[in-house]
Amino acid sequence: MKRTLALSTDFFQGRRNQFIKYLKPNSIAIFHSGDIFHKSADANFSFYQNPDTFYLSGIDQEETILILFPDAPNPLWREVLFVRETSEHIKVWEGFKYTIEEAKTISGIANVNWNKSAESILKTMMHHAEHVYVNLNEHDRASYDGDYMDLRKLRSIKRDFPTHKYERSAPILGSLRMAKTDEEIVVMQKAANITTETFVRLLKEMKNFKSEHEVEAFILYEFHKNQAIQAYNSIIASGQNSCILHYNDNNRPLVKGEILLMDFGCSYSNYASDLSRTIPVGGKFSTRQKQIYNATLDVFKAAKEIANTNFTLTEWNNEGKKIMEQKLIEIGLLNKDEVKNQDPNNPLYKKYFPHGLGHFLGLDVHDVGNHYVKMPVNSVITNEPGIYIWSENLGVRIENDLVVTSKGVIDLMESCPIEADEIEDLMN
Ligand SMILES: [Mn+2]
Repeated sequence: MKRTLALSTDFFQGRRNQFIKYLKPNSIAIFHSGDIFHKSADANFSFYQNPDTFYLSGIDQEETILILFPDAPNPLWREVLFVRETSEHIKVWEGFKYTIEEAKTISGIANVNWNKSAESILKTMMHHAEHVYVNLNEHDRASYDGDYMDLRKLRSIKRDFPTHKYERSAPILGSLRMAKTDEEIVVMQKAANITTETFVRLLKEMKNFKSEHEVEAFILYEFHKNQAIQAYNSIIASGQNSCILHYNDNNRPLVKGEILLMDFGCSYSNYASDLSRTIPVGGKFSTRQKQIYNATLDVFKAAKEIANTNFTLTEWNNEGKKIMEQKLIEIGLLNKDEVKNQDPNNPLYKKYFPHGLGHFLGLDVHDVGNHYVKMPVNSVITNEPGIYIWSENLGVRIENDLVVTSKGVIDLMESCPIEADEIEDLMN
C-alpha cells in the first residue's frame, strides 16, 4: 500500500536547515534509500525507506539519493536530490514513481535529477569538499552485521576519495530526531488515534474471535482502512504465549478464562505508534489476573507521573525498575530481604520484568536518540511495564506513547481504555 504523506514541504526543508548547522565547514552529507532485500527466487522483501533519508527529503521510494553541500561554490549543489528514473516499462510493472516535479514539490529541493546522473555529479562536487558525512546505522541495540546500502556506498566513495575526511551523520540525526517538531507530534497523535480506535473496536468485537489470528486480521483491517500499516509485527499472545516477549506466531485458539496480551501499533505517514493492552479472553478478569493487571497499571501510572525532561531515558528506566521492584515485593512475588541481598548485576525483578520500561518512538518503533542525555522537550517515549509469571501462564503488559515536556508528559493514548473495569465493560 502506498503510504500517506502528512508532513509539509516546510517540515523537510526545516529539518535540512537544522541538520546542516552541525556540519563542519566545507562538508558534503550523503543519504541513500534503504536496500531492497532479496527474499528467494524472483521475490524481494517489501521496501522500507531509510528513516533519515525520509526525514530530510520526504521521499519514500527506493534508489533515492540526497546530497547536502551547504558551502558549495556552485549554489546548485547546496541541495541535490536524485530519484529513480521511471519509464513505460516500470509504469506497467510497478506503477507509480515520483516525477522530477513531484519530488521537487514534496522535498522543497529545486535541484532534482534522475539518479543515473548521481555518480558523475557527486564526483565533481567531491573535488570541492573537505569533509564527507556518511550515514551508518548506529542504533545502540542493532545486531545486524550484514551489508547495507550506506555501508557499500561508503566503501566505494572511500576507494575513489581516500584522502577526504569522513564524518558521521548518525549522532546528528539521532539528536535531531529525538525532539519532535509540533508537526511530527500531530502526525504521531494521528497514528496513536488510529491504534487506540482499533483497540476500542476490537474490544467490542472480541466475543466473535476464536483465535489469535482473527484478532490480528481485525487489527490489520482497521489499520489499512485508515491508510496506515503495521509499524511492527503485532504480538497477539494468549495464555502461555503472553509470557513470550516477542511472540509472533499469533495462531493459537483463544481459551475463555485465559489472558490475551496484545502489542500492536500502526505506522501513519511513516511515524509509528506502539500500544500494549492485556485483556481477559472471556470478558472478565479472574481475581488473580486483575491483581497482576492492577499491579502493572500502578507501575505504569507511577512511571508516567515522574517522566519529564529532567531525566535521561536511562535514568527514567532505572526509576521505573525501582518502582517495579517495590510493586513485586508488595504483591508477594519477591521477598524484601532477598531483594536487599540480591546481586545488583542480576536483580531479582528481572525474573518477572525482563525488559526495559520504555524506548524512544518516532519514524522507527525503537527510535534513534541518546539514552544518556536529558530528554529534550517533545521527546516521544513509550511507557510499558509488564509482569510475566511463567508458572501461571500469565503475562501482563500495558503501554502508551508519551510526549515528554518540562512539566510532565502528554499521553498520546489518553483516550485508550486502560482501567480493568473499562475494558470489561467494553467487552460485554
Ligand atoms: Mn514498545
